[in-house]
Amino acid sequence: ENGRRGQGQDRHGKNGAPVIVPVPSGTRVFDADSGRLLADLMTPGQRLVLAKGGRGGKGNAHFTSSRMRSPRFCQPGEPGRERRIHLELQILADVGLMGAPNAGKTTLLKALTASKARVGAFPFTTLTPQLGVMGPEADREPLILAEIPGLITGAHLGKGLGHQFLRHLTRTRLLIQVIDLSFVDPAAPLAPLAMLEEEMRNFDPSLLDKPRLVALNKIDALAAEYPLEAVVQEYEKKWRVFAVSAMTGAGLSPLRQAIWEVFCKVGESM
Ligand SMILES: Nc1nc2c(ncn2[C@@H]2O[C@H](COP(=O)(O)OP(=O)(O)OP(=O)(O)O)[C@@H](O)[C@H]2O)c(=O)[nH]1
Ligand SMILES: [Mg+2]
Repeated sequence: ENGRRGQGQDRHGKNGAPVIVPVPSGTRVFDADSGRLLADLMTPGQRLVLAKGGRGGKGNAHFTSSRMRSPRFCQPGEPGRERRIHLELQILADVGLMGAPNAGKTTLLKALTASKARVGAFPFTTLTPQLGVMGPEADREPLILAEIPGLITGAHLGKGLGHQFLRHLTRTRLLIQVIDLSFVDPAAPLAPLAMLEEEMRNFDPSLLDKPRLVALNKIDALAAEYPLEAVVQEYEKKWRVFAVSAMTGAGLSPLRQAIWEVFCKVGESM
């Protein structure tokens, strides 16, 4: 706000009132004109002054002297600074859950945490990132898990909903890739994972360097003749893989254990 001008009768002008904009932790503040990163607000309660309000003008009393007992002028208020800023939220979560639409990410999030997020029998039920907290357990600090909306081919170009949400994975320390086994063709078992990797590579290749776990989901829904063993073996060549049913809970405890282990290790190396 602009400062007000000084007043008569010994009164100073009012300073411009501050405009306080509350933002969630994880908000990055950019100067909209230069694109420069001004701050990364990571800590709750952190404050940043972006534009000072105008100082109020001095009142007539300030200008009195032996010659001028009652000056008829005062100082004008200063204008507040104007500035255009751009705010971007990058969620602060420990674990990112990613996968194609309808893969069962929300169901898994709810099975691992106390999240109340909505599950739907159709793609793109989740439209914004969903959070859940796992633990605390024994001497382990709780972990924050975040589901990002489903990714489809071209997500990095803005197809579907993926693009604007991939950035939320950048600050996670572990990725869980959720894959719906009913879309895994045993003849080309790694194809769904390759799609996710392609989107990660195109968005930010450093995402590929993060530790990750693969959850092959919906084992409860497989036909009796489905070659689950063979599919799991293909994944195991490169990844730590868990065949699970987010719905029935089958296979979830080894996955949960593996998540904790990753954080013990990450913690030690820091
Ligand atoms: N049979 C079976 N169905 C599952 C399992 N996990 C999830 N589903 C079903 O799959 C559908 C999609 O589940 P969600 O958890 O909403 O999937 P999502 O990946 O979060 O989907 P979007 O948010 O839309 O991308 C729902 O009908 C779930 O009930 C599972 O382990 N077994
Ligand atoms: Mg979902």
